[in-house]
Amino acid sequence: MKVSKIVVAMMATAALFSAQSVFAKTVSVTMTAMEVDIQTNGALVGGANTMAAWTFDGSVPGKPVRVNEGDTVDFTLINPAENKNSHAMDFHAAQVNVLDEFAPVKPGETKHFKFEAKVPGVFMYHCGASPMVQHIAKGMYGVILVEPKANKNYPKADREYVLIQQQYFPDTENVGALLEGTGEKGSLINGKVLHYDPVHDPKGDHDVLEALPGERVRIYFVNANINLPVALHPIASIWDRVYINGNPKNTLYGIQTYNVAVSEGDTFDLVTPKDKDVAGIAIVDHRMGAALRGAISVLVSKKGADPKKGHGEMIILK
Ligand SMILES: [Cu+2]
Repeated sequence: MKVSKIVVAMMATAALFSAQSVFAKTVSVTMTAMEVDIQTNGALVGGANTMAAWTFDGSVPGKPVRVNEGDTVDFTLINPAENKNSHAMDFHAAQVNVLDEFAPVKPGETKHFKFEAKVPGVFMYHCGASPMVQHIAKGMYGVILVEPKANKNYPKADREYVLIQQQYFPDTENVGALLEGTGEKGSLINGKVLHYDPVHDPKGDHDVLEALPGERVRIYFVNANINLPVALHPIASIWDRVYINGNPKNTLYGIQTYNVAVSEGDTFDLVTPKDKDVAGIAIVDHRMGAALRGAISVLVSKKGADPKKGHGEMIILK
């Protein structure tokens, strides 16, 4: 290698490191384990409309955590004394010691740890306290988005939405049945049966995802099921790109259905039809037992779409 090339390479490396040091930051995240009742719409599939949930911060799923590749997450888990159970945090984006950082926290105690989010993508987080199957089935999960560095294979999205799917078990006290997978009544999307589907439950109060015609809509999807993969398919569309694990280094193009393993998170792009004033697209788990009992999310592409949806806090619709 000529000297000039070496110098250029060194400068490029130095620029890379300085860019990282300038932009990498520490992000503080605090969550409180809360054992509360939440709304599920479960009566639609033979369960109850409320669930005695265990949660991060009182919602199912927990709030999305969003950081950039290279950032340090400074995390605190509070388990208030009034809770009856130990809880824990397992961030799939972390490379730490399962016996230390992810260890259970007793009621009345607090756990603090840090990790660097070195790998970009869509990662599940969940409670890892025993029995883990019950803590997940009762709602202790969410997503941590680790934003990839600039990548030519990763065009800017016009809208972004988080969808997290979970098997719905009305009876979460029977841990054996959770492990066997018996007693499943349907699916929860972001904590509710048919959360974004006014078509199959016209009398319900269901919001829908929205976009303008011709927009690139990016779905961050996590399979928080206990036992079953998800066959994610956009009815009346095709995934323009699927980024396996949410990492643009792993990009697939022109996919009808992509199988998402239990605990996997992936990023899915679709482009709404530019030539239609109105277009409905239904994002489903094509396993029919899951779709028709909860895992259908309607995306409406139309002129005059709500400009707030798919941005900021509204990447996850309540
Ligand atoms: Cu827990």
